[in-house]
Amino acid sequence: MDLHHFQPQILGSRFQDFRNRRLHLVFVINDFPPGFLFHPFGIQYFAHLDIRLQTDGTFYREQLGDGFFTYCVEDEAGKLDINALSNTTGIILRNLIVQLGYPQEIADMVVDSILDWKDIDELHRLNGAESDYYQTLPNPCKAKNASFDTLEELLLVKGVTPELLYGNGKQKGLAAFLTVFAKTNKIQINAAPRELLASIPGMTDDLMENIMTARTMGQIGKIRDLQNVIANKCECQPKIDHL
Ligand SMILES: [Ca+2]
Repeated sequence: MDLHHFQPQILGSRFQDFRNRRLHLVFVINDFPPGFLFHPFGIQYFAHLDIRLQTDGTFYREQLGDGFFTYCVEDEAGKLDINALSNTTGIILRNLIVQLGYPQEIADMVVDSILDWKDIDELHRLNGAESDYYQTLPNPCKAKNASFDTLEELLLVKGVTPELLYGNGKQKGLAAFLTVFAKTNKIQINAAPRELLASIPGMTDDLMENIMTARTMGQIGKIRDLQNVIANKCECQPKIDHL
């Protein structure tokens, strides 16, 4: 099984703060070992594993008795923070939505509407929506005009469907790539999922593969590391920040 392309049936997930990072642990059902349901989920379990994990959503398989399960760790710093989203970084989100298979018109509507939902004014963008639109819905409401508290709030925003947010079992949804916890408009290059890297303007297939390869060898920690990656010289710092 190619775990990198495995489409999980999510069993459970939780957020866990670890060394000043907020991690998202996702467990999925496979050939599930009896009794594991009673195992406490959490970083404490992984602390017993003598492995170094990628925190970019890469799936791992773990044998447990006669069964096995798969899991991934997502570092929230590797995701796009919707509260820090701007007209500039909105391009990344537009590209991501298109990459997920949606038309450009949907991408434009969703990104403009997210920006309108959280900005303080009632002036909608070209493809966006403010309170005048939300007041016409069967369950009228107003644009929040403030930051998102959770990703689930996105379901209130014009154009955002449950399938777009959570995926459909075959395709990941936006929730795998967005966060409200990063508190920055920057994306941690060591933790960004492949799809998000691919959505950055100017990203090429070659550069992305160089980054992915470098990350398996160590952390990209300095500008010089990144220069090496761009030059396809994977001389990164040995990974020391592991679980
Ligand atoms: Ca607004």
